[in-house]
Amino acid sequence: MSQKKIQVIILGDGAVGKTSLLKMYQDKQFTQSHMATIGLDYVSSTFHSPKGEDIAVKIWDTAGQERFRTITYSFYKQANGVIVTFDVTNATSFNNVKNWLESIYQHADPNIVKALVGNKIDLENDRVVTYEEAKRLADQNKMPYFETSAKLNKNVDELINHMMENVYSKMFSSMAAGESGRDTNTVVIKQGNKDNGGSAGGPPKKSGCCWDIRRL
Ligand code: G3D
Ligand code: MG
Repeated sequence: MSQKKIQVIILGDGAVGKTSLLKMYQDKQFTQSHMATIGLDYVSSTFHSPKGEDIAVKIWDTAGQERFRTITYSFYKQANGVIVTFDVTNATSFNNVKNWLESIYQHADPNIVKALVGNKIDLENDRVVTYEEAKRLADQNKMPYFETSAKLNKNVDELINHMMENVYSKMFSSMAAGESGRDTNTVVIKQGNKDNGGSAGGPPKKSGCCWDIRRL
């Protein structure tokens, strides 16, 4: 029996706080300054399902490629969930949300679980994107809207937990409904092929602990 896995990706313009959100989730630490290109490849977590199972979760960071718009399609294809992030103090990052959504509609699984995130709400005096306009965009795209501060650890756990719960219930219920006769406890992650190293559920492995999404 293959093991259940949940894979989530985080997207959005450079410098909106994607890496900071994941670092806060994983380490409960906010690092004021880190180089854009030295992002995390992924953070790992475990989701304790309502049925008492422990499910491995990986949340993939873009490690800087978003600045050059060179994110490969494989990055989208592997994902069961996507977090689209903007900075509430940066109107351009909000305007670009529609481009990120478009790329998801083009390249990701149509059933992908989505969430919209407005980060840096600790900078309230510099805010240029209102809650209402962001919520409207989220509603139009049938996704929940979260306002976060990676700096103050505000709503970070709530966001990630929401993603895990929703990915789990969507995957589990669709498999249970559509694939009777097969192992409905197993989440099937897209298989790799010879072009991406032949690994199931992820891009090619680099030395050490992590995957290198830049080599896809
Ligand atoms: P990215 O991964 O989307 O490119 P980063 O973004 O996580 O690298 O963050 C970009 C900058 O925004 C970093 O500052 C980081 O400290 C800051 N930042 C991230 N989240 C927050 C937040 O919630 N509030 C505030 N005030 N700042 C945040 P530097 O100084 O390294 O450029
Ligand atoms: Mg980053």
